[in-house]
Amino acid sequence: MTDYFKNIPAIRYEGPESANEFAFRHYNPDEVVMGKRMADHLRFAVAYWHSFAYQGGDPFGGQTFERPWFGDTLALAKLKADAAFEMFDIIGAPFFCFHDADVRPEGHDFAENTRNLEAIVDYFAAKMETSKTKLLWGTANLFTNRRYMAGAATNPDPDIFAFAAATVKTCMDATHRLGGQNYVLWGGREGYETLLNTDLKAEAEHMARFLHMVVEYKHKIGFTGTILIEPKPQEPSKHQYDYDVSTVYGFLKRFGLENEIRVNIEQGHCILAGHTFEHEIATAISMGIFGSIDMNRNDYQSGWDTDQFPNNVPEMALAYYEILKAGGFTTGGTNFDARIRRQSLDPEDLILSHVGAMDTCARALKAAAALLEDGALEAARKARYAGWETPAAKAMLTGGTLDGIAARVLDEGLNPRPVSGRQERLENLWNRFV
Ligand code: XUL
Ligand code: CO
Repeated sequence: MTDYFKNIPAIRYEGPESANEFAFRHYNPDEVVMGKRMADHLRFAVAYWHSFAYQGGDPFGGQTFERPWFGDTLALAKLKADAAFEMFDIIGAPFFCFHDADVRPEGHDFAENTRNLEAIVDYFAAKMETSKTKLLWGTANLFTNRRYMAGAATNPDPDIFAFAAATVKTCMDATHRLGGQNYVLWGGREGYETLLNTDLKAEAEHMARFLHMVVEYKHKIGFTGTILIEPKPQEPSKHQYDYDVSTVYGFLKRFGLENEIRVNIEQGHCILAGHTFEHEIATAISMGIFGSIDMNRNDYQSGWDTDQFPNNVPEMALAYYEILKAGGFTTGGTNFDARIRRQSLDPEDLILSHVGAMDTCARALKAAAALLEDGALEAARKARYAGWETPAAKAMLTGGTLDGIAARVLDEGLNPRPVSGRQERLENLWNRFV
C-alpha cells in the first residue's frame, strides 16, 4: 500500500444531480444500455504512460510533477505499480495499457531491459490475481530512446531493426502472459524527416516484414488478442507512413496483412490528419479493420498532439454512434491516451481527470444509443440510397458496362433531378439527442 491517494474515496455513481466531485454523474457501470452493461460497452482503460510515467515536461521545460515513484530502479517501478493499481481500484478501471518503458527501469542493453520487464510483469501478474483491472493492450516504446531516432522497423541500420524486433517479442510475451486483449504498434518514428536521406521503398518493405513477423509470432505463441496499428499523420516524424486509417489499410492490403491487423484510432491523431474522429472510425468499420480507440482531445488552437482528456459530449457521441451501430467493441475499448496538464500537480487531479472523462464518454454513449434506438437517422440514411434497390440500379453493379448504361440512359430519356441532402434537418435531429 502507498499513501499517495490516501484521502481519496472510491468513486461511485451518484446520478446527474450529485454535487460530489468524487462521484460519477453519468457513468453507471452496471446500467444496461442497448442490452449491455455500460462498463462492457465502454471498456475504459488507463494509460500508464500519461498517468504514472509522464513527469510534466513540455518542449520548454522539464519535470513539474513530484511523484514518490519517479526514478530508474526496480523498487521505484514497483512503487509506481502499487500506486497505479490503487488508482485503478479508486476509479473502477476495467483495463489499463502500457509500454515496456513506462513500467520498467531503462536497462543498459537488451538483456537488462528484458530482465527488468520480466520482473515487473511478475509483479503485475501477482496484483492481477486479485485486481478487477485487466490488460487492454501492451506495446513497445520504439521511439523515446535515441537509438530509434531514425526509426525502428524502418531504420536504415539493420541492427536497430533487430533490436526493435527483439523488443517487440518481449513486449508481446509480456502482453500474452498478462492476458492482454490486444497488442498495439504505434510507429512514432516510422516515417522520415527528409527524402534526401530516405529510401521509401526499402523502408516500407522492411516495415511490412516486421509486421509479418509480429503476426507470425502471435500465432506461434497462441496469442488470441488483436494486433492493432495506431495511425498518426505527423509528430514526431514529419512524414509518417501510418498517416491515417486509409493509408494504413492501403499498406496492409499491399503487403497481405489486412486480415491480421486492425487499427487503434486516436481522436487527436484524426484531427491532426485533417479528419474527424467519427470519419476515421466509420472508415475503419467500412473496411473491416476497426479495433479500438484512444480517447483524448487536442487543443484546437495549437495544432499539437496535446493529449488532453475528452470533454466534448456531442463530438464523442458521434464516435460512439458509429461504434454502436457496428455492434460495439470486441477486443477493443476506450483507452484514455490523455494526460493532465503540467500545472495539475495534485493526486486528486489524476483521479478527477478520469472521472470527468468517464462521465463525458458515458453521456456520449447514452446519446448515441438513444438516437440509434430511435432509428430516425438510420431510416433517413437508408431512404437516401433507396434508388439502389431497383433492378436497373442493381444490374449496374453486377454486370453493368459503360456502353450498356449509356444505351439505357438514352432509351429511357433519363434526366435525374437532384434531391436535398437534408443536412441541417439531420443535424437538428442529432441535436435532440445530445
Ligand atoms: C502517441 C500515442 C502513443 C500510442 C502508444 O501519440 O498515441 O501513446 O498510443 O504508443
Ligand atoms: Co495513442
